[in-house]
Amino acid sequence: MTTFTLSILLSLAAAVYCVPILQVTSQDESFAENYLKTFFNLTEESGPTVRRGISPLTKKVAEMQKFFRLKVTGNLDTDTIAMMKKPRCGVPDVKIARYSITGENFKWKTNSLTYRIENYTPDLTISEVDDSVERALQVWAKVTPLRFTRIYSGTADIMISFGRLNHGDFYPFDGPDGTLAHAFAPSPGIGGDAHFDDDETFTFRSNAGYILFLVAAHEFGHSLGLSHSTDPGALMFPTYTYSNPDTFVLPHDDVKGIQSLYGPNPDIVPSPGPPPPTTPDVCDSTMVLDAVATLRGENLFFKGRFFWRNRFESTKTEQRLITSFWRRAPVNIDAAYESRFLDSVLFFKGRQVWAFSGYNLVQGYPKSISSFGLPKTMEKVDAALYNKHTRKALFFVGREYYSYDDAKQTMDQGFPKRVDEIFSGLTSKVTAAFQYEGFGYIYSGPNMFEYSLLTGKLFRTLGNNYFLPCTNY
Ligand SMILES: [Ca+2]
Ligand SMILES: [Ca+2]
Ligand SMILES: [Ca+2]
Ligand SMILES: [Zn+2]
Ligand SMILES: [Zn+2]
Repeated sequence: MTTFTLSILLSLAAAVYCVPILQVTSQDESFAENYLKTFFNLTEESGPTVRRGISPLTKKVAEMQKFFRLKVTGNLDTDTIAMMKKPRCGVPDVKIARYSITGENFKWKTNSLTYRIENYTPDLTISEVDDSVERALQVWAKVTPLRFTRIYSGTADIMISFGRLNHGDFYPFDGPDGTLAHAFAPSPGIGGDAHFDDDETFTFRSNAGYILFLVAAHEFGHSLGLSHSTDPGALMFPTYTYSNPDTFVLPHDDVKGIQSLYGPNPDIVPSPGPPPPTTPDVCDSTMVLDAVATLRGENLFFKGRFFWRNRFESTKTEQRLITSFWRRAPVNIDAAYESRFLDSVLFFKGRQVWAFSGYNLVQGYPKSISSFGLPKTMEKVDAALYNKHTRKALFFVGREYYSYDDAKQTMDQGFPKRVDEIFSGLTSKVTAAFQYEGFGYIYSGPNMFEYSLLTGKLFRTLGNNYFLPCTNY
């Protein structure tokens, strides 16, 4: 487990830092081939016809890259291998022929379903397993007319079991990590059943191991007829991402999916709790970014639970959940910047600041923002900009800014000053900021201004989609 996590982190580090630390080895290649056979229906090369044109492997790599919204190259680059190595669900990402022949969705013909827990994992107590399963089913019941009844003997619609390696179907598990679980689409017999890989360490709500509730909620999506989603914020995205099980709310994409099969919950109470989280869309020109920062040559754009990363302004950007990279990071951040001194990216939220070196929280963090010399009464910073040339971090608060000497780790004297003293004409609130190729990019709501960092002169007024082009496909 530890070594696996480490290798994942290393390959992710290679991915996010855009430094090809890891070469793709021949081991990776055969791993990738297996992955594509399992999840993208790659079939053995056969006959002379495949020698002409694009190889089936290249085609499947491209298909996988498109599904995960990676840059589509058809090559097994380090980003692609890193994504393949993430722990995930065992259900394929492409609908295989037998699912599409009839052209109709697999769904249950009744809204009253039974479930049975056949056995238990030693990782959790019996009541923790019962509770995880029950809450995972309720995730779906809350937004549909589906109702679940537990039975203790006989055959239920949804039979739930833990097993290792060969466990009685034709889809053996793979030992620790890799595939975490799988489930079968609605139909009699094995249909609807959910199997969990007992070589994993499952957990109730701790940070170590895979949270059974989250894995089960995903699997039951399959049990009810959903396939994988390409929305990186969806529960039905194929890879596992930590989220707090106590505050989990089924995302919008999944609600839409399940309601297209079963309709909404007729018994909905007037205040059903927080609305389903949506995934921000770069094509929304009114979107206001939370924060923008650089990280080892990449630009990172934060919004809600997500960030986009890109290397060059015109290439395709990837959207990811913040917690899928920095598991212990906050979401809905206020500001961020890359500190050369700490060799870290810093996230500000409220009165606290987090520092991450690679994916790891730097020891001693989160700290209070007053430890940076900001006033103790300050409730938050609106934006932060790191100037590589002066090695100063500017903290924007309302219409004022502070200057922090990153090299000396002290606040400069004589601040705060008015923002328009440094950026001429800028009187609206700064909502996000970063430096890129010598320019200061200052966001104010959906607008963005390009300033010279040397003279403070405004060059251009741009939209916030300047670095995040809308590329619907
Ligand atoms: Ca069944
Ligand atoms: Ca496994
Ligand atoms: Ca902000
Ligand atoms: Zn799945
Ligand atoms: Zn199975």
